[in-house]
Amino acid sequence: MKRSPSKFALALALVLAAGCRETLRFTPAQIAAHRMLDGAPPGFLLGAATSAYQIEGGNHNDWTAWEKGRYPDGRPHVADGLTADRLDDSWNRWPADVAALRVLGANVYRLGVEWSRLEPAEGTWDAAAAARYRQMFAALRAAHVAPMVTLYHFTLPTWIAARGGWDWPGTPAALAAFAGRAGAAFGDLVDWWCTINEPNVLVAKSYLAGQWPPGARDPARAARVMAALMRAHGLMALALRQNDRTDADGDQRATQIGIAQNLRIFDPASASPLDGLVAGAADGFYDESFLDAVTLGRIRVVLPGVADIDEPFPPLAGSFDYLGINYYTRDRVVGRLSGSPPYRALPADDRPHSDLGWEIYPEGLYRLLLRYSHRGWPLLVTENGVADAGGAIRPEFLRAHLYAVDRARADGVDVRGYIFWSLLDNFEWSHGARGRFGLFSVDFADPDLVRRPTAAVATFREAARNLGTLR
Ligand code: IFM
Repeated sequence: MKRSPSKFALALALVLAAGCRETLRFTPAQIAAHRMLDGAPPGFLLGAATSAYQIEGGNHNDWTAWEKGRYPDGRPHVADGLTADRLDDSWNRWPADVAALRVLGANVYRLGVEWSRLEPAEGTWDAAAAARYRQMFAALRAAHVAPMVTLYHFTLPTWIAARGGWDWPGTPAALAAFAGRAGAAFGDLVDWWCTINEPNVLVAKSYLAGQWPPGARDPARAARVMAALMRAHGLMALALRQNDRTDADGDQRATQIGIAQNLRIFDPASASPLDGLVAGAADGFYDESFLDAVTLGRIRVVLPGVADIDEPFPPLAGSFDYLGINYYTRDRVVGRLSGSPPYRALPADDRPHSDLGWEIYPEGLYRLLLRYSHRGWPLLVTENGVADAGGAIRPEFLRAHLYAVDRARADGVDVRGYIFWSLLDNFEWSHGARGRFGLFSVDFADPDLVRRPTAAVATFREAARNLGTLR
């Protein structure tokens, strides 16, 4: 595969990908003939991801009460009433997770640290918990797996929630103080930091759809929270750079900072102006607003008729060393004039869908990589995966999405890594155990919580072998 295509080739690919969204279709023959990660540059990151609350068990935060609650009509907040009390018990069984990463031939593991565990009360620091995280990071390094640490992944300590959570103006600074502390405590073992996971998903689920705590459906509040998350990221990046000055991996950089942004494709379902308008507005709020804020060093959140926030925030400028892309699916948008969300998604009949009903659309990853190639940040796929309890879809899903990554690289896009969601079956938020994303499946009722390889492990190992991280 060609390694250094010209700027002209990249520009051409961009124009073609933008112009042919309906016709761009990877064929099974192209995918089958492709050698995954062929020609990937040295240092390319290949691994898997989890988050602290979704696997550790034994945490106590704003989800703890929420996940045991019900809506006024009696439905549980979490499908089948699953709680996060034990799950994969990775807090105790983390060596089994490191072993699973070794089986994969991974050279990176994106994992979280749980804010409420490390700072259970304002200003306190749980030294024993920090020591355990240090043990994990050291074990990963010893296994030649770089830890990439997510600091905020949807859950708030109860002391923050009691003050109003993301509505409290002090939350961004409190999270930044936590980031600084984590930078100082773990910086000699960690270089890769992800400040915030999917700020746009948090806003959509917690403040628009009312499905996650605090269960709000309030667009004006959602816009204010989006702005607060932007402030938090800017301050966290500053705090990390101040407190983590140790280059853990010898590449002359003490920190590599970014967010993991959920990017979704919003395609109008028809040529109707309403579908086009609504798809554009959804894309602007969901995909673009956070990234624009970082580009401009300015918080700008617009929800037509609801909110228009516009304020300079210099810490955002230059706060990304990379853009993390979490990609899963696309919505084919049928716009409507009122309602939240202001559209319904039309299923694509001729494509497979995941157990959660998400269209499997690998071309979308290619389109996004091309689209974000010109923003000046190296790109990392920080999540990509499929809810597939039977495990039959995942191998081809992985192969097709790595094909998308390789094709974007061949077109000149600076993609530095690919991280699969998820290493293990875990707590899929309101879907509970119905969203099974693991490369390794785990039966939460199994007393031994054995990590069992799914069929996709062989596909992943094939990619790792091609990359040279598995011999
Ligand atoms: O499980 C989630 C994760 O917490 C964030 N990204 C999407 C995943 C699958 O829905």
